[in-house]
Amino acid sequence: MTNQRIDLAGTWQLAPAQRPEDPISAAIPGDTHSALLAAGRIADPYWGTNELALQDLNRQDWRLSRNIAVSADFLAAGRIYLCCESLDTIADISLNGHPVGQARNMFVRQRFDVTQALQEGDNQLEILLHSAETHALQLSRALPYEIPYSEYPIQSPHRNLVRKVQCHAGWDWGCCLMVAGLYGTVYLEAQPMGHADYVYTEQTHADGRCDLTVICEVEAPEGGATELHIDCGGQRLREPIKLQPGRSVLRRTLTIDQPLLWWPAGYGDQPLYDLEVKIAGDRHHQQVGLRTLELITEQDDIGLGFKFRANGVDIFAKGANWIPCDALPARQTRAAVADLLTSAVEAHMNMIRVWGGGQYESDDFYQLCDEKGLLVWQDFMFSCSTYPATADFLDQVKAEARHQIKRLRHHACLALWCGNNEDLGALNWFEPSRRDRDRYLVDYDRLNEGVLGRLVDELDPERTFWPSSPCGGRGDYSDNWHDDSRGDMHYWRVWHEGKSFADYHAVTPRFCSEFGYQSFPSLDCIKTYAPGDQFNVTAPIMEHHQRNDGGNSKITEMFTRYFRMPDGFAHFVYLSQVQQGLAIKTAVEYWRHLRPTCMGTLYWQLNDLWPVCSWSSLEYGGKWKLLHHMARRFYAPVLISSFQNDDDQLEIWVTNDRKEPTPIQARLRIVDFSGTIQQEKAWNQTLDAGSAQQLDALAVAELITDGTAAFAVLDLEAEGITLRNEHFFAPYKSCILPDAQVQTRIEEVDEGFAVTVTTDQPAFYLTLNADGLAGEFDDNCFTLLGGESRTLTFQAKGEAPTLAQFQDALTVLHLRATYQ
Ligand code: BMA
Repeated sequence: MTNQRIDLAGTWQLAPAQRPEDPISAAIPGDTHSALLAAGRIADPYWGTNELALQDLNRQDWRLSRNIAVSADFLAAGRIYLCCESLDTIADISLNGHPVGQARNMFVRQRFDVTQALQEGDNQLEILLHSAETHALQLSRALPYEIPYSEYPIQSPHRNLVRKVQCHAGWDWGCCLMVAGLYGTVYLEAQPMGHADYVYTEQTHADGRCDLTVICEVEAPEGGATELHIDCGGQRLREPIKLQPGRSVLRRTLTIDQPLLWWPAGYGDQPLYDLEVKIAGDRHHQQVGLRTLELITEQDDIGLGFKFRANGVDIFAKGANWIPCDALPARQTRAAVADLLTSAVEAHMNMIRVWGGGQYESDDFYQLCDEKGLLVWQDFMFSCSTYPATADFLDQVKAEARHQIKRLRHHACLALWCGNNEDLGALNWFEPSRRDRDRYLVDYDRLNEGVLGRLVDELDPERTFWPSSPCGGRGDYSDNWHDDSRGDMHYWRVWHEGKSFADYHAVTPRFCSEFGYQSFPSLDCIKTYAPGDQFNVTAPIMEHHQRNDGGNSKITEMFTRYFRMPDGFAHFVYLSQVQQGLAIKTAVEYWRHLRPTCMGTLYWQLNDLWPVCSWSSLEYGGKWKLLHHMARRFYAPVLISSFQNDDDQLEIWVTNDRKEPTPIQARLRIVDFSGTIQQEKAWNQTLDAGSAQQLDALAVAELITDGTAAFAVLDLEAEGITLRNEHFFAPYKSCILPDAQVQTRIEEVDEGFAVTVTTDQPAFYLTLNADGLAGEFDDNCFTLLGGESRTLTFQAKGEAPTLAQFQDALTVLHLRATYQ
């Protein structure tokens, strides 16, 4: 007697609630706006300013329905449940006209008993989706006092009162599309006895063994006799079980000898053990990575350290912040997620922060992170806001946290639970919460410690609950924003406060979980939302696709500090990406050299929600911005970097994140802008495992006489790593950069096209692009000296272009080529 399912994925009907007679087809899992777009009822929300015309839809109620054919056998197979992974959001569900359930929180899984309402033959399932915006407005009117939230240029109000993806309501990089729908799995299940509601594991490692405790929560309304089967890593358990009516929690321990350990990317492999559990006619399959993983927060002379430790090795966390990968949930496919996470690993990232204004991601996301060795910093979904502490709201959050903790805790990648994004700091953002911080802090803590902290302690004791990002740890309610002595910090002075890049050197973070700098997406991406007459930084559509007030001005103003003004829009776009890359490179290289005081950098942000000017390193659609190419170098396991200190010395550092000592060869050359080498110095040595070492500190006055006439090139060879870095002694704008002539030669190779680039004089931030073609070069945005050549490979994504198409598409840019 096994459970039987009827999958309800497929074509449903969608109609405005007040006009049910005029439905369109809707692909489920999916959302309202994607269905309307597919049916030709709305224009592309990402094109131009179309989003504005769609704001009325935020207040629309929808009717989502379908027929279900049910056989007598299915009906007789047991109790029947309608299971929805994620219902977005305020919903009344009925079957054949009988109400079967309600939903108000898209972050909980719904399971409605439909045994009574279901009939043999044809059934009509109907989900009435009420406008979340209207619902939030109604809730706001009932509040005894205001619950303020951050507001962005296009904003659906009171998003903080509804348990829905917060950035659906607009953000400072996001469009405002209050989609509704049904996501993840949707099915009817007939259960003869019950089902395994959750399966998760605990690990104890000692003496070359891992005791793996498998915990299975079984729901069997009437109880009954069954058999528990567990299979993992060659271990097998078969046991007769007598289930009591209701919920049973079964714990069984298997021992795995000599486990193959799971490591974060860059530290080792990611072996995963198949775990299969069968009980009460239900079957669960998971993959488990065996490892120890801790967050170490220890008081020290500075304050409170913050670092992750895997299998006893301190990990320098390198990564970025993740936001939902599309404003249209129907497009959040496994392929889209896999593409972005693959790019993260290719840039040597080992950690992704799932940011609290988005969503608990799909099972695919965490599975992919397990496979790729990407540690996950998991926020609970609260961001940049105060939240209610009413009994009703807290009850909703309890259900959500219970579900998400139990759903995700078996993943090897999951590194910590964090209460929210910036909500502690946000207490100081709003007039009411500043005026009465006590009241709002009590509310904050009821939700934060009272619900989330307590539930993590109870339901996932192997992991740390970190109250907020950023913060100074549990019990610390200070505004930790600008404190670099303890816990994690968000460092936004450069972007949001207009400081220069050198300001990243002003802090010594213990762990910097956010810092960012914006750029424009590629011209190819811009062409997907704007016609050619808008290719101008102050054109209306360029401003519409920029959601941070003054963002485009910031980019332009920063140009004036470092660069000569670029000619034309294409050069503007390129330079904005070089500038962004240099900002983040400045921060990461400096903070990596501070290890072990600093043990992590997660820049803001990895990906985009829609095509927009933002802080991302991967633009909408996954194409690499130049920052992402630079990240591949500044996040390399072994890094060579330099900076000028206050004594006007050039400090040269090498950082080794590897857990093994690493021999390196390093070379510094001082080169004038015509390409003549003026000085040279080399080092051969072995770096300690997990260390940062200064190679030298050289008086700048002895290296150069005129900072505008020469630069430094640093080259590094270290077991499988070849890296180049450069150092400028004066702002680029005042240097006499040579008018380098770059040549390219194209060859067809197995992987795609190999392009050999040569230059007669030094060329900086040299970038190849295949305009209009999807794919990536294996490196970009680098320095090439006169007489050097490099061969880069272009790998197409999707259909491969012909040689002629590739030749036509290939363009080359470098810094000097952006101005006359
Ligand atoms: C942060 C984030 C986001 C925001 C970003 C850029 O602090 O947490 O809320 O989008 O800054 O302003």
